[in-house]
Amino acid sequence: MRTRVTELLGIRYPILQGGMAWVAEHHLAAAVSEAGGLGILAAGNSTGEAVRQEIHRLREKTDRPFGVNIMLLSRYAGEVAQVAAEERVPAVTTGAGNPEPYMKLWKEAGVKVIPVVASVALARRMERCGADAVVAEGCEAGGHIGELTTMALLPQVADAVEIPVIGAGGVGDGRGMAAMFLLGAEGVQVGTRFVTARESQVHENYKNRILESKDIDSVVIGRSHGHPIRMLRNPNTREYLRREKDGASFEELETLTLGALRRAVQDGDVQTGSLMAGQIAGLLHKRQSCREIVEELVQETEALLAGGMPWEK
Ligand code: TUI
Repeated sequence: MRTRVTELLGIRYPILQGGMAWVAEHHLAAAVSEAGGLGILAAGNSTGEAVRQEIHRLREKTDRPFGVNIMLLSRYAGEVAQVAAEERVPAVTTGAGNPEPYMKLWKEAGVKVIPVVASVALARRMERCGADAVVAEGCEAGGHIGELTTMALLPQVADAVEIPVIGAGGVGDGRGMAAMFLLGAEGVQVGTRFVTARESQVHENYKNRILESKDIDSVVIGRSHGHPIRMLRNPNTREYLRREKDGASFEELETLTLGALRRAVQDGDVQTGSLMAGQIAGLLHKRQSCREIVEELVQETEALLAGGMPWEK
């Protein structure tokens, strides 16, 4: 399963782990990298020095390539960008914004840059300013999302740029991964399935909510103020959506989400926490290690792509 993405990153399989704030810490990222994918540390809202420590902890657990995800809405994005360059991390992915101001810094430090994009326009712009690849993430993904579905976004981005494209949003098994390749991707980014991995430090309550969820348990909050976030339905999202429908201000709505992702991940508060997860959560029912997840994805994908159409078997 060699593609330009495995070559670019020096990894065995073209599978990137999503850069999920609070979730993607060094245990999870090291396990994904050890399994042959690209483990990614999520900076989220952490300071530069906190991220530096996580990089050091990760490097104690693996000598395989890894990445750091920089959430560009964070007030610490600039210092984290600097730390990524100083630490000469193998790769950076970015989310929720345009990373152009940091591109030169990273390129000069030899860091491979892979922005996450939700539109063709940003993909083109990233290619022009030197990105090595892009992740095209559709709105099936969990967390902060754009407008387009993966099915519509990915082939349009693949046609618009020459650099390799990684598909994200809705990849839960080998069928999803094979579909990404058919739509023009040379790699996939998987988030929600890795939240449930054994090595993931996320509270069991959160993992159980994902493993027990059904197709229609996924909702999007925050559309009214331009920062839509996908998560699993719970009393907090019901209250948020009710107030949003009634025209509540951003400041009022924010009182419901401040600290809510940390509460879900660390305290296992599934009532008032933000259970960020993609729409594919309903497909997931098994507890597996990162190695089992990566190997199963690869084996299913290879079987599907080698063996003709699924209905011919
Ligand atoms: O970034 C994500 N997913 C995230 S970030 C996050 S943390 C957060 N917490 C509270 C509020 C907001 C965020 C949780 N999940 N995915 C990558 C992604 N990037 N999806 C969509 C985008 C995106 C959207 C608009 C990227 C760029 C963009 O426009 C940039 C521009 O300036 O044109």
